[in-house]
Amino acid sequence: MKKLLFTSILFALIMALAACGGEEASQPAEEIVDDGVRTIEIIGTDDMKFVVREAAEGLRTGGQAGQYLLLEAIYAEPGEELRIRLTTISNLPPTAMSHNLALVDLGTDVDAFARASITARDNEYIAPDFEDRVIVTTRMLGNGETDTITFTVPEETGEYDYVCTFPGHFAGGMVGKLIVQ
Ligand SMILES: [Cu+2]
Repeated sequence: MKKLLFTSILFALIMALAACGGEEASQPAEEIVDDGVRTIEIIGTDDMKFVVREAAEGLRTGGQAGQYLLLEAIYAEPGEELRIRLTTISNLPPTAMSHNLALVDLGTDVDAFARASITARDNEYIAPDFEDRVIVTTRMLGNGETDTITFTVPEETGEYDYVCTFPGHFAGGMVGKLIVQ
């Protein structure tokens, strides 16, 4: 009887462990899902630049920015699914240094958009007047924070601007182009 009890407890333990493992396997972290969607990892730096760790097909990179490469443009096909994962790496508090990446429609006056957004702190620095021009945007991210956006590239070919709308960052050069061709 004692042996049977022991066996039962052991069995229950094994089942519990198996259940734990199963749960982990069925709920992988977002980072490791490979669903075939092209994913571009972008970092926002204290130099107010969008940078990437390495050159890649479909990206136009500029010079060296510290240990990173300046990201100048992203090439995409009309209607392509695209994922952008923006991470802020900073030595400053979020109130002094945060980044977003807001992609705007063709023909948008990005200078006016960025200037109007300076006073829109309560709206994650996206000027309400320009919200209908924004195709997609990440959240405003402080040091260590990451936001991922997945969207369908517009069908209309052309050069779409993306910009960080944190005050001063557009003027500091925190811009790039999504080139749809
Ligand atoms: Cu920024």
